[in-house]
Amino acid sequence: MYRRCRVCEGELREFVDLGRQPTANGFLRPEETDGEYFFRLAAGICTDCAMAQLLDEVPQERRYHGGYRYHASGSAGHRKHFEENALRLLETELTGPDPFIVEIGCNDGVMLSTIARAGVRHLGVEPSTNVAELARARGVDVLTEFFDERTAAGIRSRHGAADVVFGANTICHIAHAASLLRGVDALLAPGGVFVFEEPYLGTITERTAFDQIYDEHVFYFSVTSVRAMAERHGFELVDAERIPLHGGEIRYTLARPGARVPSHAVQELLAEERERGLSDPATLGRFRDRVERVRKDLVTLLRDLRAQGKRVVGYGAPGKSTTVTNYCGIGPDLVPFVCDSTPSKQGHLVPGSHLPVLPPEAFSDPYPDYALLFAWNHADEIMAKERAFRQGGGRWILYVPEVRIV
Ligand code: JHZ
Ligand code: SAH
Ligand code: ZN
Repeated sequence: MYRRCRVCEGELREFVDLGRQPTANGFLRPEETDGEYFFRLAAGICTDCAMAQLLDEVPQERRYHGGYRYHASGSAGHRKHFEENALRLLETELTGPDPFIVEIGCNDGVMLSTIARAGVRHLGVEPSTNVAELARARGVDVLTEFFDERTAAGIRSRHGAADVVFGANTICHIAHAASLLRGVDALLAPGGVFVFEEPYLGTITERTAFDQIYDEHVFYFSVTSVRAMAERHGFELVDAERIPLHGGEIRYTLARPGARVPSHAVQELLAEERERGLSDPATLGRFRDRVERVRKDLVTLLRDLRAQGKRVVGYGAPGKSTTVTNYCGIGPDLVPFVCDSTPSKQGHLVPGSHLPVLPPEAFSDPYPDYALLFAWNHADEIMAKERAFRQGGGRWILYVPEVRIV
């Protein structure tokens, strides 16, 4: 167990314990449940630099490998978001004579495929070989390695300096923060930028989105903690922008000190975090109380519906569904199955809670009375697609920010 901050060695104070949990993307076949891996899912905050982080850690090779289940291109919303991201980088940063961009955690190429189509020099660094293959099939150049100081030095000597290092929903997964930042430092051109967008501690606590806490999310960034981490490694935080992905994230831009004029947004968000006491024990204590409340309300609702003979199925098997079902003790007795559009999750069980994952067609065959929306961050896309369910009298159950039926 970590008692010291991975960034600054300060003391960690625990603020939430979600119990014994498996790995969020460790979907398994019904015959593979013996000897399933579990660890204690608990998060703490550094009393010095305010970086929130997991206390126990799952080795990275157990999280990312040739059977990694998450495919970033799985939703129309994400495809659009990352295409826009790529176009924006092409317009604003990749404008020199022979620009070069490196993406850490490119997954199935959801972002870099647009860069590749534009004919711009790029490299994805992606240790999960199955999703890396999907990226290659889209014309993306990929190095199947974990990004760290050593990998970065190799890229620099083979390809030269990068104008942009990009990461999305990946930088908070990397426990070796110092090695990562030394690697970015070695790789980045003098005027280059390190841009990354990640789940925001402010959203998680404000919306009681505790299901964002799982093994892969080692860090829970805030503007305060990212700025401290950047400065420690010789970078300046020059921009921070709220984005709607995954229910509310922040896109951070780091540059070398003095290379860019910092935006007002950085100071504004820092002031906002101070005013709301984002890192204070009292704020985090209230978050923990609300998490417990959601568990109580959700389990009570599901038991009541079962007693009334209603059928409830789950919609979406995101990593988040592992946290919520294991924390709340929701098994197939309360939710007989979940449906998910990812082929590699179908025919498998949600880790730990063992809810069977079926293809989306199972949802309407026949429609249940209630659908528990685990993929709540895709609510608009899913509810539009499944309009007939609601029109036929079906109801959605949401549990973020509180338990309710819509
Ligand atoms: P979604 C992922 O989290 C994984 P997850 C990862 N660990 C991470 O860090 C983040 O992203 C932030 C399905 N679905 O995007 C597809 C449908 O079935 O919320 C996905 O399995 N029908 C890297 O796993 C799941 O829902 C649909 O119509 O929490 C959504 O997963 C749609 C739109 C989605 O990510
Ligand atoms: N960028 C995509 C995918 C995020 S999933 C999106 O935003 O949706 C996180 C990805 O990071 C996984 O594909 C995982 O294999 C990869 N990853 C984890 N640790 C890494 C590391 N040290 N270096 C590079 N990629 C890593
Ligand atoms: Zn610290």
